[in-house]
Amino acid sequence: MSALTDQTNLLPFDGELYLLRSFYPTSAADTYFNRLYRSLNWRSEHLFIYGRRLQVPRLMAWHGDLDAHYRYSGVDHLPQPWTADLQALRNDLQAICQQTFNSVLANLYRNGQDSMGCHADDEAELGQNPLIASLSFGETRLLRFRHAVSGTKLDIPLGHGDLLIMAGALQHHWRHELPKTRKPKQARINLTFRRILSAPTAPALSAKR
Ligand SMILES: O=C(O)CCC(=O)C(=O)O
Ligand SMILES: [Mn+2]
Repeated sequence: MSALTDQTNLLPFDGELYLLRSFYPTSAADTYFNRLYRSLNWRSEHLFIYGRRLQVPRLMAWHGDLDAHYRYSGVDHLPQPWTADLQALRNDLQAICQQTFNSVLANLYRNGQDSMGCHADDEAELGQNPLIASLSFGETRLLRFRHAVSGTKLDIPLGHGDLLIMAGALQHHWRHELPKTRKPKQARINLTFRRILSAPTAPALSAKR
């Protein structure tokens, strides 16, 4: 990760977390937010938990190379093709992260009641110690990390144009969530660029509430 070597690791132990504030300056971030908001094919997803069908509290879009499938709730999801904007973002991130990405999960949090439950991105097809590049556009929201054993908590507000990079052993030891908030919140888009390693038949990304 040569381009990241100057960055400070925000985690006290058990993994790597780098935050590049305003990786995209406001004007570029505004443009990306508006175009992604309007042009991605945002979908409302469901999951089945103990036989109950629950609506995921956010909208989602999955884009990537043709063989970057992901599977959850028993359904194999085919990626939508790369758009010009997602390609451009991917190129920038590949340069700074010094690795390739073959897929991106886009999440749209419409307001403070949209959220993502506590999870780790530790699926086998992401590899042993995945590097995941996470871009935020729009409203600032809090991402909360919690260490599995010690309970150590780390809250990171993610703002317009910020880039967060999760790497090393982080996913083995820390879980993260985007909690709901009562504060009035406008829309936020988050894009997590990932590299899916395995064949389409593997059980890929599990559902995140
Ligand atoms: O919205 C965020 O910042 C977190 C997204 C996330 O954790 C994920 O897509 O796995
Ligand atoms: Mn995640």
